[in-house]
Amino acid sequence: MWAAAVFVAVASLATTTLGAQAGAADSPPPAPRAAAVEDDGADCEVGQGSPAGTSTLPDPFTRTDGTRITSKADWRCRRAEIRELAERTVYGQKPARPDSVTGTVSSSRITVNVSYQGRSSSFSADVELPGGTGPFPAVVVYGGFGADTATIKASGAAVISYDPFGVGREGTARNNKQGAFYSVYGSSSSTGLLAAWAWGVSRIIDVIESSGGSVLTADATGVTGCSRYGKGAFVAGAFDQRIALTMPIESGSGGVGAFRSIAKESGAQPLSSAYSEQPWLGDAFGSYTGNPNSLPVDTHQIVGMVAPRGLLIMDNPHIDWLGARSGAVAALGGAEVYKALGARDNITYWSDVQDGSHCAVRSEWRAPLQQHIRKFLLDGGTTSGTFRVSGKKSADLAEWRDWQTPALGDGGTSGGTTSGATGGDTGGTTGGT
Ligand code: MCU
Repeated sequence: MWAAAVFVAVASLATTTLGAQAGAADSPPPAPRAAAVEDDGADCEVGQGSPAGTSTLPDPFTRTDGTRITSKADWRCRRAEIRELAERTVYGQKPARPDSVTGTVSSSRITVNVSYQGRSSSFSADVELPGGTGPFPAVVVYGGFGADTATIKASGAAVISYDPFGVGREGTARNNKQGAFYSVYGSSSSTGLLAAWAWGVSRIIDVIESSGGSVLTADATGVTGCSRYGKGAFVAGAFDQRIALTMPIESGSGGVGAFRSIAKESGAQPLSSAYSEQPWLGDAFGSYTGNPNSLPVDTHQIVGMVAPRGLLIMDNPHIDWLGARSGAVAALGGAEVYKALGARDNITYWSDVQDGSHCAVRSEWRAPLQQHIRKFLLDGGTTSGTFRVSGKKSADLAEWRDWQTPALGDGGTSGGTTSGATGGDTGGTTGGT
């Protein structure tokens, strides 16, 4: 079986840690690059309707009530609406921070204890610091393979090694989900593993925030992972606006790849397979695997939820199963949100790589990875957003949309059922270069 073979193959890649290197010693303290809260938009009034089905990517700028957003400030509540639709149909609900989140941060470990309505659970993650003097920004690295942890540390960021299975285990039936998330929210929760894992990352950030900031800085966190962990990193970044830099690698079906496109991409992991292989996606997604055109959202809008924060999408065009063409479709569609927010330089897509092995640590990605960490976590770099799309899996956005990208104004919010809310979009704070 392909899937099993891949999993065995990547397990042998889990040995990439080199010694810490200098990098951050003389860096200025990182500037806030993201929102101060996990869900800036939780106060938006979000309608419960659904847009009509489309065979092309739904218009990210048109609200469920049919009106179009007109200002950058409108994105905040439109994003809240997309979030609600995505939770309802794709990932399941990612609950807000529970009543109590406590824990510790040391130079080698983070512990997290949560309790909610009388139920409690715990998990932990290992920490490795870079050379130099802290506090350091950190990158949460899902799983043990595929992410270039040596380059992350050499760039001046700490690595938080996150085992998502402690929060949401694989190999369980949908009605018997297990792990720290499900101990609190119930084993029959309809929330899929990707959203549960994302909840775990958010709780790690809560603990960093409350730790006093002597080891790790709370305002500059990145997230990455490869393959199933790339799916996880993508969802974590979309659903926590405190994450300044999101870096999914080879995430495939259920990850960055646009669902409508996956369904048509030759050799790509079918949606039904991604749904059934593990309970990664929410239970509700089961009704859409055969008819993605009726989904009210697609993953270009999940890309848009990350905007205007840093996003570096890495794909492998050499293995059809990974659906890299659909990754490019989603990235191109989501980049339109970045453009509209004036943050085009904050998204990069890169599938132009030589080595075809799944989750290989690739030399081509070393420089962009370092530049992104400097720019979004250390306040140093000035990378411009690039699209390096492999000719093997190229994509043409024109085939996938029947909407145009609006010129959004800098003024206040405009109508629609998702109005409410004061304050502008985080677009203003992260900006472009
Ligand atoms: C790309 O991510 C998955 C893929 O969806 C699965 O079908 C396969 O079994 O495993 C990939 C993975 O996580 O490899 C490590």
